[in-house]
Amino acid sequence: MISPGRLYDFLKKKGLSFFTGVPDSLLKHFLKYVQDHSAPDEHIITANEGLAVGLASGYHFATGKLPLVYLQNSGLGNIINPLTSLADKEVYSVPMLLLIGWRGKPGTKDEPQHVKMGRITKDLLEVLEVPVYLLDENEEGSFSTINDAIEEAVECKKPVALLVPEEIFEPYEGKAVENHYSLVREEVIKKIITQLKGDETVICTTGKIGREFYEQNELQQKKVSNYFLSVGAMGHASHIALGVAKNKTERTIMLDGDGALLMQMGALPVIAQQVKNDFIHVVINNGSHESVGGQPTAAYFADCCSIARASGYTKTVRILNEGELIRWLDNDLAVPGLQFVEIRTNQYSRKELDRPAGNPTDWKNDFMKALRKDH
Ligand SMILES: Cc1ncc(C[n+]2csc(CCOP(=O)(O)OP(=O)(O)O)c2C)c(N)n1
Repeated sequence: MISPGRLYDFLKKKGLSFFTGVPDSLLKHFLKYVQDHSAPDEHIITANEGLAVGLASGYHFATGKLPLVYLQNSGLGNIINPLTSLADKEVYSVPMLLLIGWRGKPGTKDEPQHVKMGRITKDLLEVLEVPVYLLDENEEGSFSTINDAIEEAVECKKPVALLVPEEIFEPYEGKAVENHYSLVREEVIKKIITQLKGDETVICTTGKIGREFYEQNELQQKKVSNYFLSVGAMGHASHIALGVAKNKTERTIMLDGDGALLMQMGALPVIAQQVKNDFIHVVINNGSHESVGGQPTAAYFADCCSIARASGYTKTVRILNEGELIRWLDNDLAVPGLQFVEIRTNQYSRKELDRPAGNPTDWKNDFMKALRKDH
């Protein structure tokens, strides 16, 4: 197994002291170590993976040094443009190490949203003409592989990828994240479901929000029958909600995460411009990418309601505690029109969470049937 601490020290010795990216569960032990041991300027979690390639390029321009960009392979889609039109050898030729969590690696069992990307990850990088190196649990061998990758990135002045399969890191628990908020995400979701009439359409973002919604809705005898869980496509669920809302008359409730909101923040003005019926955009802001290990986002730092207001959301509400949550549920949830609601929670989640049986195509078919019953 690879020790996160020894890997970090090894990279530092090789001159790598700038880390940026969007977290991934396969990398979580290493990323927590980086978070705990780097100075604030040495580690920056970006809103999406493409921005990390931009940031790494700027870092390289200013320092001449080699940066490391980390991501889950789901984020490859977000880096293709900056890889090909910024960092590529035929454009600005920027050396960088890409540390990529390989979800859905052929031969391993993974969730449906990871299977296709897992299968094509190596080919995709090859098409992008990014050299690929594979790490494994053999620490010494992996360090020598990383050494080769660094040499190639520096000598050829180009991005080079290190693929990381599951379970190659020794566990590193890290420092507990500071918790300023008493609300627990799953309890918030439970209370929202309790207050709904049941005829609303609920769209859930990627990660545990959807799984918690699913469990809590089951516990309330499937109160909401029109719901869609977006298992992949992080950041895009709010526009799935917009597409649905534009084509039906019932209320739409979008349950979003702060990481997903930041990843596609440009969605907000378009939603505000386009929505004509009842649309409640709830962002459960736990200040972190909780589903993949709890690494912090910039969302506790930002004033999400001001951003939403400036984007054109007519009503915005910020909820910081139980009393404010109850007041909003009792008085404002039913208010017609467009609302943006930021609910600040801590980072707690249960380890075991259920998923619906079957596959995403069945879920989509059920969702489409449920939506049509309304018409
Ligand atoms: C493009 C992309 N990058 C990264 C991931 C991995 N990923 C899945 S859920 C998640 C965290 C989502 O954070 P947030 O929206 O704040 O929700 P939370 O997990 O905190 O409930 C990440 C980074 C992904 N699925 N897709």
